[in-house]
Amino acid sequence: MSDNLIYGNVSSKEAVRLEETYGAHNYHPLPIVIAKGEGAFVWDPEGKKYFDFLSAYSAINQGHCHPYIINALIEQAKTLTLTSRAFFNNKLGDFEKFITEFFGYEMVLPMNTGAEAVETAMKLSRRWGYVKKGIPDNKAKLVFCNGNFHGRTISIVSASTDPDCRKNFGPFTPGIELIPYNDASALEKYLDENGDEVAAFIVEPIQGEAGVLVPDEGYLKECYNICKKHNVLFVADEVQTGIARTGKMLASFWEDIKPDIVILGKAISGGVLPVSAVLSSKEIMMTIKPGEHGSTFGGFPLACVVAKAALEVIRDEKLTERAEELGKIFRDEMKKIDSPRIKLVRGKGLLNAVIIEPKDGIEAWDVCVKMKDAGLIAKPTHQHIIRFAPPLVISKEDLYKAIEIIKDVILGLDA
Ligand code: IF1
Repeated sequence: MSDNLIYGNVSSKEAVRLEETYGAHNYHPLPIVIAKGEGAFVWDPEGKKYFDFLSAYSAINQGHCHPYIINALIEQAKTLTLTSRAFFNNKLGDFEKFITEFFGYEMVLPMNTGAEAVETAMKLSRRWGYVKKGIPDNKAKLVFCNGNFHGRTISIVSASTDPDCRKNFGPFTPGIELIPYNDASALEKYLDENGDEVAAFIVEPIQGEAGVLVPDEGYLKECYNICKKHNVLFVADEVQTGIARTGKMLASFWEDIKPDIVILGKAISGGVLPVSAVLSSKEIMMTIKPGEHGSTFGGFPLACVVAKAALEVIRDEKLTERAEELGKIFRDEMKKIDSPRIKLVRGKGLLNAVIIEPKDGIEAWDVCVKMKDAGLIAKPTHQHIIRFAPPLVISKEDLYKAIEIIKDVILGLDA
């Protein structure tokens, strides 16, 4: 961190000091300050350039500050930003038509953050459970998987198995059940015994926080079929896996399933605004009536315009195909690195993880700090897993350059 400022008027050192002094300490960031982003790259205030291999946890699939999305943002910001849902606005319906056709669903309920969309799916599932399935009053159960990450509200952390997410935040929301992930027979057994009271099974097609845990092929499809057998909604949290990240528009499409409810967030706006959405059928969505759910900003005109532009970028730049092609290259090249440090490479599309062997006090965190020094930022999860998820717009040439950086750092650990 040198002191010559290139971007903005706050140095890296000062930016860190300010956050540590005035901001809640609910994060432990890598020691890098980002002042500018463009495509697959970010720059710190002193002008050093980095490959972004986190993409804001897959919210920046379209790349930083994509000009098409930013233009849409600016034009709409000059015209109309927020109306609340007390009135109609001239952008919401157009967006709703666009997104439902885009993903092949009948109806959408727009919200803002991923957590809000998960909450929405939980409420919608419970409502459907009472109104359509006939679950007795206050008996509805929602089934989640161990190791999940769906957000940080009280009800969502009620389903978490991560002590950091839960400690001293109780009491928790009842009616939440947990089963092992990647174990369809566990779901079958649970539903055989309790299916009558279960409204929904809520699952990540790939578990992100657990370390990009890709379930066995066929797992999701099997779970989907088990849900159908028991008249239980299959709900896919595609907040992180959706929007082309894994090489399909939705990760659920890898197994040819159409979830009853899909939860989207993050890249739905290209990381420009907090926009989230819940997609479902008319039958399910219409169980929520006026006044029963919503939010001030949900479906605001600015968000609608930005999200439509962001999805158009995914389609027009064929980012789904890119994610698939570049992801294969990335995993192949990682597997070629001849280092005892690399224990496993896994992922789908451009959502990948490298599992490293912690040794001599060097853990995933330290490797990420070294990569940062070498010009590439990625985020560790647990002591031994590094997530690699660049923007899907990264060029093949740049991907190979980034792979060289990762290779050099990993080989350098034991040099
Ligand atoms: C943080 C992880 C990623 C998500 C899924 C809902 C949400 C998320 C599948 C909630 C959010 C984030 C949030 C971020 C860390 C992060 C994360 F490491 F914790 F697991 F991406 F991998 N469903 N994921 O992954 O969306 O309310 O945040 O918009 O800082 O907590 P949100």
